[in-house]
This record gives sequence, structure tokens and C-alpha cells, in this order.
Amino acid sequence: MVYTIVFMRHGESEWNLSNRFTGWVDCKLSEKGVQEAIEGGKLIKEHGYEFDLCYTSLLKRAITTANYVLEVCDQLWIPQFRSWKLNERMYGALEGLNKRECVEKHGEKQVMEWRRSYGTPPPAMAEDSELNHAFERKYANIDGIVPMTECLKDCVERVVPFWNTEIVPALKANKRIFIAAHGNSLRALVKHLDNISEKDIVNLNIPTGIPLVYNLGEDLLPIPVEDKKYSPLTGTYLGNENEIKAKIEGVANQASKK
Ligand code: DG2
Repeated sequence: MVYTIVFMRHGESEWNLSNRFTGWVDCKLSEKGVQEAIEGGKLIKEHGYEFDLCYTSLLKRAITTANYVLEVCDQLWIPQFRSWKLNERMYGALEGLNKRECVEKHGEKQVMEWRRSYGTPPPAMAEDSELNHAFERKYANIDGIVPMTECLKDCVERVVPFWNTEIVPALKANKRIFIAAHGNSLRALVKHLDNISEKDIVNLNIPTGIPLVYNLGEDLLPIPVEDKKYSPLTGTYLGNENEIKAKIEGVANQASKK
């Protein structure tokens, strides 16, 4: 039995466009992001993927992306489930700051540590920040405490249990699944699936709006492939390889000096 699952980072958001750390700030897709979501949907349609369930975060950039994708491939009718556990990682006091300006202020090394290290969270958001998410109605009933900052490890600690308790049983019940989520919640998921080390996950960047297809075996782990196009991922992105690699590079460079 092969279980196929399709992941996609949402299309470009307004804050991706203005190069700001976003985290749990609930910003919209940019015009380009809407187009990316539609194009992602077209690719899914062209490849003939059909879904029974869709999962997203509680953030509108992922929810809207899922809706565009499912509309384009005429599957808007399938049940959709939303969970904060698929949210972007909470970016703490960096939320709202421009990534390049952060580099100018704190240096490339420090910002890289905050963005990509496995275990170092950015500074916590101030309690009195107007962005403090603890008072948002959508987080009133979460099981746990609204985080004031998160590193990738924290993200893994919520995403992987969600995978094990929600997604795995659905896959085992032969549900075909589409997940629209975020750069770092997806990094957390593929780290788990592909058993990527803490050292190697630092270099993994996920592009916006590109479907990422995984074939999983009976053990719900990726079926090994001979040629990993997007190493260390076993999964494959749909679309033009050169364009996808350029987009991945673009994400990596969002917080470089250039
Ligand atoms: C981005 C990821 O999250 O940023 O929070 O700024 O996927 O929701 O746009 P997304 C953010 P980086 O970790 O790539 O800087």
C-alpha cells in the first residue's frame, strides 16, 4: 500500500512581500500569492491528485491558499480541518520586523541562528506587545499555552504529535490528504518524515505555492527514491525544477545582506 500526501506552503503573503517576520500574525496573501495558489492548484489538477480531506493552520494565508487550490482542482467540497498545531512557528519579538533590517542591526549570523537553528528561539514577544496573540479569540481554546516565541524544536513538538494523532489515522483509513501550511511547520513535518538531522535542517527552505508530494509506505515513512531531486527531501515538488530551485534560493536569501 502506498499512501500519497500533498503538502504546500501557502502562496506569498503580504508580509512575505514586504520581507517581514510573520509568525502568527494573520496577514493576507499578496496578489502574487493568490496567483501562486492558483498555479499550485493547476499543477495538482494536471497531475490528477484527488483528496478526501484537507488540513490547514488557523492562519488565513494557509486557509485561503487551500481554498484556491481546491477550487481550481474542483475539490472545494472536501472536509477541511484547521489546527493551530499547523501554524507557522511563533516568531516572538521578531514578528513584524523586516528581515534585512534585522540583519543590519544584529548581524547575519545571529539572524540565521534565530531563523534556522533547531533549538534557539528568537527573543520572546513582550507581554504588552500589540501583536500578543494570547488575546486572540482563535486561540482561546487551544490545548496548551499560547507561545511567546518558538524555535523549530518547539514547532516539531506540536506538529509531530498532530501528525501522529490526526494525519496518520486518516491516512491509514485510506483518506487522501492535502495540507496547506507554512515554511516552518512544513520544515518540522519533513524533518520528521525524512529524519533530517538538526544540523541539516538548517539549510532547508520551503518555497511558497509549490505542491510537495510524498509517497509513504505501510510504516507511514517516505518510500526511498534513488534520485532525490530536492535532497534531503524524499518528496518531490511539482513544476519546473529550475524555477523551484530559484524560489528556494530566494527564501534562503531573505535575510542575507545582498
Ligand atoms: C515565514 C517564514 O512564515 O519565515 O513567519 O516570516 O511560511 O508563514 O510565510 P510563512 C514567517 P522564515 O522562517 O523563512 O524567515
